[in-house]
Amino acid sequence: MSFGIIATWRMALEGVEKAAKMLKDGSSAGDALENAIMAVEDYPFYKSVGYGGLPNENGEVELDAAFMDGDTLSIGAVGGIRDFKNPISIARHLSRERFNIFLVGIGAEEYAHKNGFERKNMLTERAKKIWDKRIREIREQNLSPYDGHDTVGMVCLDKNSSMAAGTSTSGLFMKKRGRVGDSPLSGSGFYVDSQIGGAVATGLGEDIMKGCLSYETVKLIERGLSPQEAAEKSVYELTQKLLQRRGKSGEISVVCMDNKGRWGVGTNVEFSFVVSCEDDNVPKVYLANPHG
Ligand code: SD4
Repeated sequence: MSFGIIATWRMALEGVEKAAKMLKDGSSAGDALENAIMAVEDYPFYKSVGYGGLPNENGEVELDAAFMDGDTLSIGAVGGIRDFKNPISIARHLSRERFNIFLVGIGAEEYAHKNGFERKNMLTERAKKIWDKRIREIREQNLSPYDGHDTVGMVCLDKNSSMAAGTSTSGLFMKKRGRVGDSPLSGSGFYVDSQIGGAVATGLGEDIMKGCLSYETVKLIERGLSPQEAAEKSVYELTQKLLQRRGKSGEISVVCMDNKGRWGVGTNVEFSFVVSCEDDNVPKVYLANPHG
């Protein structure tokens, strides 16, 4: 009877600490994961998730999130949702629906409102200042508008061997209004099957979705690779394919966990991630890079 959680980026640490306690006390993977991601969404100083996330080119904070239950394979997702406090909870709520499980824009906002979710202006003063500065730089120095983006993604295993996966992000800084990344797309930004394991991705969504990275990683685990081998192989192969066919690859990372609590990470760039395992139940931050 094993339990644990793995998450992308250092920003997940406080959330993972919460989740680790919950899992130890017997909470479900879904509850632990939702609480952990909410903690990241609520913290105003993370510039790429929830409150404080960086806006699109119109100065609006549009958020993507998804939730997946690894027992029933239920999925819920929102894309480009504005002015709601916890997109992960709205995504989880949608995962209990039979139809209309992935809503975007105004439709997602109407659904959230009807179902009693809390409205909140997600644009902080700080995010607005960063946006103002960037707009000036883009005009004056002809810089690429697309910069700064990190998704919080987590895979969680509970004491009953149930698993859940989830993601939440404001996506690409300065994205076009209506742009949706990989994070709410099943198989690209996340995938979990309690009988195998789960994976979540971070990096340039436009490239991650070209290879359905999370699903590929879970499939490799199913074929018998260890989570570490699966994560390394899926990232390496997608990166190579992009390089060969397109001459370039964006930054791509994936973290995964199998249904025994063994975990792995693959990346083509230096990136941080957080793991808490049953062994000591103390979340630790690790740095990964393309060479192991
Ligand atoms: C996106 N994959 O919207 C997200 C952003 C991200 O590290 O994770 N960046 O494309």
